[in-house]
Amino acid sequence: MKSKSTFVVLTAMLLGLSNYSMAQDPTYFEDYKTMDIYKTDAEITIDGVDNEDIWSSSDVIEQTADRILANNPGEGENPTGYALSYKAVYDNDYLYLFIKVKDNTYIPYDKEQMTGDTNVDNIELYFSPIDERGSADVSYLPGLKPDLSESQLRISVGSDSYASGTGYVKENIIDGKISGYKYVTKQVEGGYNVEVMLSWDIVISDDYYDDKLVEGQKIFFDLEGADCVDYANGRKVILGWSGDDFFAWKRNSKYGEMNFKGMAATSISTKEIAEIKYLFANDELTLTGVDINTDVTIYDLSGRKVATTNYRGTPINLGNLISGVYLVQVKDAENFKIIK
Ligand SMILES: [Ca+2]
Ligand SMILES: [Ca+2]
Repeated sequence: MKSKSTFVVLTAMLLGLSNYSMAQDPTYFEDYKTMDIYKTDAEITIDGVDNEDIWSSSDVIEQTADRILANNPGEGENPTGYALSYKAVYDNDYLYLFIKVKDNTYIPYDKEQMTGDTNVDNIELYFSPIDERGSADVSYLPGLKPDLSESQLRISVGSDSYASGTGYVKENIIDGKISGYKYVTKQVEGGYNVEVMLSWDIVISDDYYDDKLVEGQKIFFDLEGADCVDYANGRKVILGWSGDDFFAWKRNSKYGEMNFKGMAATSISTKEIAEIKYLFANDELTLTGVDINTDVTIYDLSGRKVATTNYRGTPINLGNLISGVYLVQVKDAENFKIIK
């Protein structure tokens, strides 16, 4: 009995010691985020509007940047109510992001007024390859500076494709311009949206991947947003997605992991087939249960389109059709035949 209790105490002490040493280790950070990023073949229009079906796919998970970064000018507070969330998808060549920002003080890019890129509302994207060094001890040394494999790319709100950044991406920026990168910001009530596409080539050196980022790969990633309230005083609040330490360049305290998945299921569901009724008499087709402005198209039995109209809520006159059988197609409803 006695030896057992000694064992329990010793084990507890050992566990306590190992917890202690883990917590005290400045080179290790466990609480980083991971995200799954799905592939798409959708056409995405970079316009600051998320009306593409892919942005509402259930596979595309919204991520929240809510860590108030250490060394934040606001000293750990978020008095402005600044908030940021984003979604991301990819294809063989590009990463696409849709970012929604709640920000009551819109301070857009203005070459005349701003004294630096960080004195406007901005979002920073961070990328770094995960290679054999990513798990080596040397990568976790405190104070490690980003090497050329890292890319930091800044989005200045209110601008259109202005580029500034550091690390690998900097090699691709010439006179504030970069090819393979486009973003559009759109001011909305209570804040703004940002839609971004950027070529993988400009942020991840192809020394680290075989030309394409493919299913099963992962990279280090972080997204940080900064709220300015005027052009003079810099950033008031900085929120990060994964990293919680603004100036520590330890890889796994700076980044989360972006895991590349296969094709996203699009949200295009089978359209609901409307329940409609029709009556065809005296050359007039009367429809009920059809929305105003619905397209109505009429085909003959050889498949030739013979009439097309936009439903106005009144009977459709088909007096000009010759006698015969016709197929009526009401958008989002089941086709039916009429006999004239
Ligand atoms: Ca769009
Ligand atoms: Ca602001």
